[in-house]
Amino acid sequence: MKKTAFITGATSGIGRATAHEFAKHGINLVLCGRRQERLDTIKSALERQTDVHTLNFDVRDKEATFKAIDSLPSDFSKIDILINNAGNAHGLDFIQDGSTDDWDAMMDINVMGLLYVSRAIIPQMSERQSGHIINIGSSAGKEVYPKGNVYCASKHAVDAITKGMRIDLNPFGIKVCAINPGMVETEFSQVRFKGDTVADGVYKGYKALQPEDIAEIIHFAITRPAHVNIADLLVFPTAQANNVTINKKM
Ligand code: NDP
Ligand code: 8X3
Repeated sequence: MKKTAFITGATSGIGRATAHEFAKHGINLVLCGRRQERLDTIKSALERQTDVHTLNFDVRDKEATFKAIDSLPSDFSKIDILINNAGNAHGLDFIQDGSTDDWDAMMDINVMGLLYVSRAIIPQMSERQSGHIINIGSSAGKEVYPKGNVYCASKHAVDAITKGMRIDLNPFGIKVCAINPGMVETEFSQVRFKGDTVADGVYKGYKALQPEDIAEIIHFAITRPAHVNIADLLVFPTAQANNVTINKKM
């Protein structure tokens, strides 16, 4: 029986790479994001390998999130694997200079969005007494760095929510895992710096993680035997030692 995975933030970066990785292994996909044209492109690329359904909604919008998930056709409505990936940093500012709109975006998307999607999907998993949830946290959820304040807070919240989920869902046999990457070369920095050229330098002078590296790790996590749950993984590029120490050659 083919499994179905529900991936948020599937239009770019880690989410898109995970969709490709899962499709290679014949996992049915529900791909989510706000950019419909990208969802359409990814769907047509992957449906040669597996069955794909797309959902266009903003995870900040509670009503839209529940409505979208409720609208899933029966072939896609049984979710075996939930990848809570949608998220981003918005801005990199000292706390005294931070934009409250950026703070709203990070807390609403990275924390509340993850909670809404989870709340909509977990009941069917607990009813079936099976399921696997992977939350994409960050090294920023393990260690705070200068100007990282609210982004780090949002990812520390993901860390705490993951631990809470693992405890509360333990009686139901649901696996809960956090994968916490360091620097991954995606659209992350374009979003964080709002198109500013400073984003161009973020991945220069060293080999950053690629989204496919994280996708392979996610696939490894979801293919462990039934009694094995990878609970928490911190993954850096070799050139990175922590959130502020990166061995750049230029
Ligand atoms: P990208 O910017 O490449 O991808 C972000 C994805 O999130 C997009 O598909 C985007 O889709 C989706 N998204 C953003 N906001 C919303 C929203 N309001 N509603 C629905 N979907 C949304 O970044 P990454 O792939 O790097 O980021 C994925 C996750 O990995 C994030 O949680 C990020 O915090 C985390 N991470 C990233 C690291 C990095 O260095 N890149 C390191 C550690 C963690 P769309 O715009 O179409 O809605
Ligand atoms: C993304 C990695 O270091 O920009 O979560 O916070 S970092």
